Amino acid sequence: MKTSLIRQVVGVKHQQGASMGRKVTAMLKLYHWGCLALVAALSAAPILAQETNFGTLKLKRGFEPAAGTAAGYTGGSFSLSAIANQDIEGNPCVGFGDSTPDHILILDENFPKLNVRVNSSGYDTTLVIRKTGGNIIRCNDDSDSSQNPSINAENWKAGEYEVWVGAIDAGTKRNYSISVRE
Ligand SMILES: [Ca+2]
Repeated sequence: MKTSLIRQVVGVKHQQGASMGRKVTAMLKLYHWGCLALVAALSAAPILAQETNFGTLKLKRGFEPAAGTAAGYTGGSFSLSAIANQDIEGNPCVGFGDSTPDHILILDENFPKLNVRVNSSGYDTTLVIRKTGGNIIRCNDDSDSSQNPSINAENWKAGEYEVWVGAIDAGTKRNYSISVRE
């Protein structure tokens, strides 16, 4: 749009005289180089991290416990069942949250085993983890005779995972902590 506009302007300016035409040509060159510089800058920029509500956990094998811990709160009326009705083992995916993932979990390498646990001080929370761009989905509602969700799974492939912490009732704000352990 801008380029065609400038071309139109250039066309008009050319009719007004060679001198003005040269100035506009110079401006057009600047615009051209500006565009190239912008494209170069965008190409050099790292891929922007996906948006989250409460941030990203980036983990390598043998990570410190603090690196695998985050906090957030539930809320929203997005049904997590919309992500999947059930996970790869047939567990139902339930709860309500936000369509934006609450956390992104980035595994720098394959993990043979991980436990992801939510602690919401006894409130009824849920957990949904989806490998970004894939169909590997893991869900849990209650675990260990509590209403906190916990997911134990093996063979986690390196890559990015979207994590949602839900509340069993829509629009319910519950503070929670989430921890990932090997
Ligand atoms: Ca629960």
